Amino acid sequence: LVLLMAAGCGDDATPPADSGPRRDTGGRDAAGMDADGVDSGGTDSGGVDAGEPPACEPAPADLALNTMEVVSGLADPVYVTQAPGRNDVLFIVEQNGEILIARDGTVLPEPFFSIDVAFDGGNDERGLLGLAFHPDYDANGRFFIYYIAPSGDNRVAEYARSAGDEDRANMTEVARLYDEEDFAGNHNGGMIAFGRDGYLYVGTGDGGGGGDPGMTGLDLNHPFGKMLRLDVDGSGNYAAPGNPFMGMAGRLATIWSYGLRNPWRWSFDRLTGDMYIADVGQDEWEEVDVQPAASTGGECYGWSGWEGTHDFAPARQAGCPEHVEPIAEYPHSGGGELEGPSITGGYVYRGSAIPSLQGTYIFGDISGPIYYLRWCDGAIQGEAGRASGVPMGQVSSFGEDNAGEIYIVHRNPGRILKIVP
Ligand SMILES: [Ca+2]
Repeated sequence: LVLLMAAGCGDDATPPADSGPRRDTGGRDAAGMDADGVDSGGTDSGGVDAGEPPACEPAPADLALNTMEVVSGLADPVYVTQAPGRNDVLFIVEQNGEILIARDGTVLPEPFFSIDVAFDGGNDERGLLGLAFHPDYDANGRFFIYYIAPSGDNRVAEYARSAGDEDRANMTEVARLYDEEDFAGNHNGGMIAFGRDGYLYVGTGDGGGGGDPGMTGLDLNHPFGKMLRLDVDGSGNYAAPGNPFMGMAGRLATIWSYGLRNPWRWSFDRLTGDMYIADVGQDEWEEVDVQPAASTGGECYGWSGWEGTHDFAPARQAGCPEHVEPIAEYPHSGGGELEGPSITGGYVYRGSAIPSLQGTYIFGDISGPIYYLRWCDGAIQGEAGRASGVPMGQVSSFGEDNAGEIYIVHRNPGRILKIVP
């Protein structure tokens, strides 16, 4: 079974003594609530009120999921989402550089957007990797992409919806927020998302190769192996106010947290604001990191001093004096229910169609399985497990629509599955 690193959690089947339903109304620090129960999480851009989180309940011992194929015939899809104000369609990111729109299961003949990227198919980790709509997209039409340019550079850039056609975008770059030369084709991160603080978070990989050859993960003067936090509404260098290393010599003002290897997919719990980072491991351990919504940044998640909770390069650990250990990790093999070569982060379910799934973090592995766990009150509740009932495929990503329902993206076969009651 997966090793659970939370305090009070063993790897047996007994939930921690302090788990189970909770009805207390205060002190929910992990949920961004202060002691008075007042939302302290700043502007809520997620479209859902950050009200009282539901009671903590242990994850079920078994979880059967039903899925419905909602789009098929895709090439190399790596993300799906909805845009604010567009409940009618899905936006699908194709790794080859196109953003497609699907309406009622049918992909529109013309892409919403396209860009030239470096991408050779197969297991190439480059291409168009991420998409985030501005929280006020419905009004301002602004959106952002993360892509690997033909030159190999890793970029985040802003584009805009066409003024005359909501199903098309202008292909002219509005702004370039991030542009970093790369030294290898792999480990490019690629996920971007707005927090409810209104800032754009950008997950970068360690640059690639193997074993963090550039030692970027713990280098606070390098943007690779980081979670960056950008202010897209201000002026200047995009470093968001309050970033933990701002103004410090030899440290980048754009860094929010560090010690990541390849945070390919991560998300915010739209109810609590907690951030779930699935960080792809080296040869042995895949990990899930959780940053509570109340965080002020600066967390070190360990890479490349550690791989998961395990020593990787002990000589480098001095660069991570306060290692924030993963809440869960699983091995590449021999792990039982949870194992696989490359974790794919998903979402905490906050939809309404499947009440029993509330608060459950759904994630998976590129090799096909769908996993689940519940993190609440600072601990894993019950045990992580493998869901049954989901067709196999290469799990490249997950997605969440405006109603909080969750989708599974299969890169092969190229399709989108929706988790349904
Ligand atoms: Ca790279």
